[in-house]
Amino acid sequence: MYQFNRDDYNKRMEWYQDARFGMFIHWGLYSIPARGEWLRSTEEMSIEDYQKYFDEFDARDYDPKKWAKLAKEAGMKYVVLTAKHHDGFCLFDSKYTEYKATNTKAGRDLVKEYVDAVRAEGLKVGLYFTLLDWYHEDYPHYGDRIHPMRNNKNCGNENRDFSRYVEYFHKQVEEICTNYGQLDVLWFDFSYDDMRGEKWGATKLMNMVRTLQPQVIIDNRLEASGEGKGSLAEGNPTPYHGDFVSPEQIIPPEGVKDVNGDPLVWEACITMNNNWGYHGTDKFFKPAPMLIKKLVECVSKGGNMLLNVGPDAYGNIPEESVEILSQIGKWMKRNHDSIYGCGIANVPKPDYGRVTRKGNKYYFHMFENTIGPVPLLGLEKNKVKKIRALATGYEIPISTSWVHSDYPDIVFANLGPNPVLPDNIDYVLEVEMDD
Ligand code: H79
Repeated sequence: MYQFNRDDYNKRMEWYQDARFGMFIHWGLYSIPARGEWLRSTEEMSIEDYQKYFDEFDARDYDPKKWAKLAKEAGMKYVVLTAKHHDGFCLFDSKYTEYKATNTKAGRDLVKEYVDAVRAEGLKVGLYFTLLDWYHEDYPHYGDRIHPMRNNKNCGNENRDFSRYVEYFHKQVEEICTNYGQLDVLWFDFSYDDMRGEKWGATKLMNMVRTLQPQVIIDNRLEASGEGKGSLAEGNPTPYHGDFVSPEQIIPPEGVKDVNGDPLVWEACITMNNNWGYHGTDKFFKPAPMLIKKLVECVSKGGNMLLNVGPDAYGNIPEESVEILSQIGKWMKRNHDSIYGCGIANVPKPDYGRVTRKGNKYYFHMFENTIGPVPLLGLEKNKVKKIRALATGYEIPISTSWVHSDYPDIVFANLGPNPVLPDNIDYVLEVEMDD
């Protein structure tokens, strides 16, 4: 009988909660048509029509070392790559299918090169593996809610044997957990309708993964989708509950808590534009300053942010993404102490920004300036040891101005006469408290 062990769990989750910031990479055949990773489904495209992308795929500029360097320079601590997305195409060399990079012009196992490159940069290695498969003939076609052939009566399910499919993908997960050394994150996607839990053979799968990769951190999507918290949150953990909640394209308004109100581990996965896979005309990129603030928001609510890039047909990360990552990296270089190892501060959220905390250090993130000195709500005045501007380390005095006389219990930091913040994205004050 499965028993949740809090100590084992906390130990396993330590690096991940310290890391706070990771890179998601969506890359596959869909990067060639460049209309998003769902195009087979959204356009109800047949396997035959999709075949041309398989025939074309050559990974011409594929250089995962470049990807890993970009992630590292942006201040990210882990990377998660789509080993297989819903189209069923494998970037890894699976011996259970022909539908894999090895059999394209690329002619090799792309996941192998990726894990080596990511490790070489000292980053943690993650792989994304979807539970869906629009290529496998035993996966429900006609009538499934999202399969590309959902409306095609000729694709009935009479001769499909779902148990064969389950066996197939379990074998592939076994390959992933066996052939690429120690994995740090395994990111399953996703459950829907009755396609969840034991339908996926989840207990068996989880037992296998935990046996092969005792340290790996697993998301909650064997039983949930992007909007579900899962059984750990409900206080009745299934054997396949996973390790973190995985809100998709949303930062939970109040963080993520279990039924008892205790904070849960979570990670918001967010696209940089409006698609996961490369999209030729989607130029709606979120500006770097916005993404920095969103990362801070995640951390202040006790979560991680997994920020996506979608390399193009050749394997190049789009210029826009490269530029955004480098701007984020510039901020992270000076301010990462307010991100890594930080979490919920348990002080009121200030009007001008957010607060993160690591032990006796509070980080007041200023997204906009105040009129005059900055109120640091929630701190006991006589316990403040030191206030610094995090980016440069220079000491910031506590204000003694007459204007605060009505607020004797509030600590005000005196930033000086300049009404403009030295960093107009997020200026961080580090407040060290007595223990
Ligand atoms: O891999 C990325 C997405 O492709 C995947 N999860 C992230 C990490 C994902 N699979 N399903 N979903 C997300 C939710 C499905 C949303 C949908 Fe739709 C809304 C499917 C159909 C309508 C989005 C919009 C996809 C097609 C149109």
